[in-house]
Amino acid sequence: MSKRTIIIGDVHGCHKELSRLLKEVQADPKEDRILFIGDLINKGPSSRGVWDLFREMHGQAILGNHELSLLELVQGKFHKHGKYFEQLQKDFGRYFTDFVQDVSNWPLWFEDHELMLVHAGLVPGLHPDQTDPWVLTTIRTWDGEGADLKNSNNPPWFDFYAGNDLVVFGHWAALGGLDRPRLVGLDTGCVYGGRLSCLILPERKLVSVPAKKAYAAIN
Ligand SMILES: [Mn+2]
Repeated sequence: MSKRTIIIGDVHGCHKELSRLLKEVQADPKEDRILFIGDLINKGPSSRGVWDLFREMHGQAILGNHELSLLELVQGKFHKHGKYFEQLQKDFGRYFTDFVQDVSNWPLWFEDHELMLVHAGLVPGLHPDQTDPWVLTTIRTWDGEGADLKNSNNPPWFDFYAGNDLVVFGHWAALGGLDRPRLVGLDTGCVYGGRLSCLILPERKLVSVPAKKAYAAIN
């Protein structure tokens, strides 16, 4: 049997649901490659609990907008996600520096053969290395120039995707996931009371578990 790749959607501190999902798919760090799509932290009950499971699974992650803002906050830059900063410090306690050190090594995207992982999405026609980190981690819609990445009157970025790689992304909980031949959206809003989803390759199977409750309001 070929080695499995398990890609996990936006966890946002939902450690119990992550634990349940890992059990459900019988994730085994010795047998499986376990990848996270970013936004492992904030909003939910235990970012620390998620990081513990992440390390137990020898996981690899790309940066979400929440990890990117954490790295900027640590450098003393202002960011609207500052409201989560104190809670994160409390949650991680004396392991906070270790956690930040770990996150600072996470890449903005992940490419392997015909697989591409990015937290939010791709600018039409551009490779991630040609794209601003904040665009990669926050884009939802495309207006033709990138001035407004969230306006729901514009088409979603993935409607323009014409590449051959399978692109797996998260970040857009209200979308409720996406399953197209070359595009899989994995954010099914666990922290908002939805589900935590993963994609298993090469069988291309989607598995999800329900949230125990809504921990935050969707915005
Ligand atoms: Mn996000």
